[in-house]
Amino acid sequence: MTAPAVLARSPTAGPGLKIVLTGPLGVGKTTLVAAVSDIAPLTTEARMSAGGDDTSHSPGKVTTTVAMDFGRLAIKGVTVYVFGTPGQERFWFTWNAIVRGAVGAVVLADTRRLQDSFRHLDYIEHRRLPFVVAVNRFPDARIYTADEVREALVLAGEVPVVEVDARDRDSVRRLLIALVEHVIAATPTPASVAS
Ligand SMILES: Nc1nc2c(ncn2[C@@H]2O[C@H](COP(=O)(O)OP(=O)(O)O)[C@@H](O)[C@H]2O)c(=O)[nH]1
Ligand SMILES: [Mg+2]
Repeated sequence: MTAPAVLARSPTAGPGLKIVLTGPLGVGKTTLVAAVSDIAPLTTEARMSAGGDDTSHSPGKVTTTVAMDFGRLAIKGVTVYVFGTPGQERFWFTWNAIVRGAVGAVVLADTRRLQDSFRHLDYIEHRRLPFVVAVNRFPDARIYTADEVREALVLAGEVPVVEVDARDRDSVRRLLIALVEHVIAATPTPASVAS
């Protein structure tokens, strides 16, 4: 699979694609990265100081630690870097940095609480990133069709809805391949831009 137009958007030096994985706390992001990564998933500890207006409860410069999911895998010779967004609301200010340079996103959803994924969808749509919705099925969750999920989440018709078992490497690889194919389909080629 080659995707020159997509690769040209990648910030990484070599041929690689950065993708973002988002979704509410407990939806399976860490599990998914651990299942699929060719390297030991990295837990990044970042020190950051509180900024903005709401520092009333943390006066002065504070240092905190945030865990971020990061994994890497090869899909048909292309290196794919997966960056998970932190689920905790207080770390949402890091999202812009995480999303920068990404070519696409996976929004993970749990059908027992689809509404918890709305704000993640909103954010990714606002950034105009091509994305797929991945439904992570939990044992006691009712089974919905892709169309039911699409309707509940008010998704545009072209957004793929994919079922995934976040614990299963092959399942996650299929999901990421679907995303990469969707990104390629959604990214104008130089030829189509010119015409
Ligand atoms: N049954 C089932 N459980 C899952 C699946 N993915 C994650 N879990 C479990 O759900 C919990 C939360 O997953 P985690 O990856 O930590 O969620 P995160 O907060 O999005 O990183 C963990 O106990 C996982 O073992 C899945 O596909 N199926
Ligand atoms: Mg996690």
